[in-house]
Amino acid sequence: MIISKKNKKDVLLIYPGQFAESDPNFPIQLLCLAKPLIEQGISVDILDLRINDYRYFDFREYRVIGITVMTVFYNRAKKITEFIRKTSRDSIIVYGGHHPSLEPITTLKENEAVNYLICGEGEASFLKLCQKIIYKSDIDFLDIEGLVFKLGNDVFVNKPKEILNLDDTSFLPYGLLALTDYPKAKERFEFYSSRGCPHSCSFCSNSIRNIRWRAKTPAVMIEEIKDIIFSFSPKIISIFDANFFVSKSRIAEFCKLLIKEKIKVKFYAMGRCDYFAGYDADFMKLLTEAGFIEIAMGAESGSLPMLKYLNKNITVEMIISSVKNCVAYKIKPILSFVIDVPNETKKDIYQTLDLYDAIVKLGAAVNGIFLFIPFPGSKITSEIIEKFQLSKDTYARSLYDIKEVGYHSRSYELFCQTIAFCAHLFLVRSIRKNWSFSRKLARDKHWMKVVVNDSIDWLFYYLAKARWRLRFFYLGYDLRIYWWLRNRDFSVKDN
Ligand code: B12
Ligand code: SF4
Repeated sequence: MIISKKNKKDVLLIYPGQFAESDPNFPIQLLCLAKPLIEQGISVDILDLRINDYRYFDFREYRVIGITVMTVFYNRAKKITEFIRKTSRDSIIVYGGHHPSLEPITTLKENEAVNYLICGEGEASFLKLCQKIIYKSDIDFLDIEGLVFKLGNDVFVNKPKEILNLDDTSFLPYGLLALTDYPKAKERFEFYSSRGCPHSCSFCSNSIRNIRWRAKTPAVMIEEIKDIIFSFSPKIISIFDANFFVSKSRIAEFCKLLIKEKIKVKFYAMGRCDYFAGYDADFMKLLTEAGFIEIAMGAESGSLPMLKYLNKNITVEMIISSVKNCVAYKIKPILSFVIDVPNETKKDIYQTLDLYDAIVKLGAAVNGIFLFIPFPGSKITSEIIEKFQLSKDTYARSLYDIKEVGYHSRSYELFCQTIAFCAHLFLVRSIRKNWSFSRKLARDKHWMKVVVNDSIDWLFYYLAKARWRLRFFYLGYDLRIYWWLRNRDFSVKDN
């Protein structure tokens, strides 16, 4: 098929996640980018590669293709970009998101096929760039904030500009997504209310990029939430802010408005252990009354030296107190941990596992023990790069596809991977056991697969329990067998 420039659609936005990933979350950043474009009459499609296989998509139809790039997806994004360039020579490809914002010059230089890159918040800059490309507006490239572009052998980086009034980013165009692709949304609908964070945890993109904290006003949040309830009637609204609780007074006002307006939906949000260790009874009661039922917090480690190394500014005692405080007010605390951190020893890891057991006994849930990813630009990453050769593959490490990180021995990494795998199985089991058969069917697509997956999960869950009890994380063959069995139909796993 020959597509003339005249017939091309305007913009395609891509989320380059792993194809066939279970239960995807909304690509909120793409909805944020799409909103001002649509308002200015530019048509937008979203292609979520967790749901669609890019190899069967016709990219030639689009003038501008924007790709959001997290560090973990960098290698995938590169591969997909090369594919797009081969099939669609004259589409303009633009990168944005955390990774390009952390490493703009290298990212643009490493990717011949990428025309432009946008650092920082993309709404205004991407709109200006699209208007320049599509309508040939006379704005100068130098006047597009955050734009990174090549001119001959030079790369220019314009200073990014952050959005001052986040209320302007409310009411996202959810209609761009087929809600059937996101089965979780009926139960849990994703929403965001603030950006940035004032803390400086050394591993976090927010602190590396020094993203200033800004938030929507409670009154606007309430209107947006009413709209979501009216259109989608979810049971829970997941507030996906990096740190929702930065301003206690804003949260108190929001809760009071929810109660006043008799809004009955439940809430999940992310906060910090030190906050929840210190909140008084009145505030906790207010949260419960307003509908908060789950609070996610990064506990990160059970070892104080590691907490200090990660600049978390919390102690093990605070982690325990935060759990107790939430449980006392019937709010489920959901904690996460990170291992395979530079300078960590097995003693630190065992302390993390002991803390894991202790908080679970107190009533907390754990949503994962993650493998540390050294993001570019952080102090930790600079330190390890000085001592070790870090490959870009390090960024792409994931539970089922471990890449050598270079700062720990291979056997130590496998040991960590097996621990993360056990925690993953505990999580999968806790989620799936509450699912109805039809919910599982929506995820697995065929009843036979539901039965097979349930059996695999059951078997490996008990193996993981035995490993955990014995603290035996060597010889991780079960992990490989599990991924092979569970993902054997992911024929395009590394597509
Ligand atoms: C919600 C959230 C999630 C959700 C949903 C993710 C999603 N839809 O992308 C879930 C829980 C699934 C998730 C998972 C993970 N996440 Co997460 N997550 C977040 C969180 C808290 C908020 C993201 C968000 O919605 N922000 C709001 C939007 C509007 O902001 P934004 O993403 O920055 O997008 C703006 C700009 O970056 C830019 N932009 C973005 N994309 C593009 C593309 C173009 C073309 C342009 C022009 C501009 C542009 O414009 C946007 C609007 O202003 C952030 C923390 C944070 N502060 O961002 C971490 C964060 C994005 N996650 C992170 C990580 C590491 C992960 C995981 C890998 C964790 C893990 N170990 O498993 C997974 C992998 C994701 C997956 N498998 O898909 C890192 C990414 C760091 C990095 N350097 O890449 C962050 C920054 C947290 C951190 N620790 O530093 N995450
Ligand atoms: S509190 Fe959370 S969002 Fe803030 S810097 Fe630390 S890890 Fe990042």
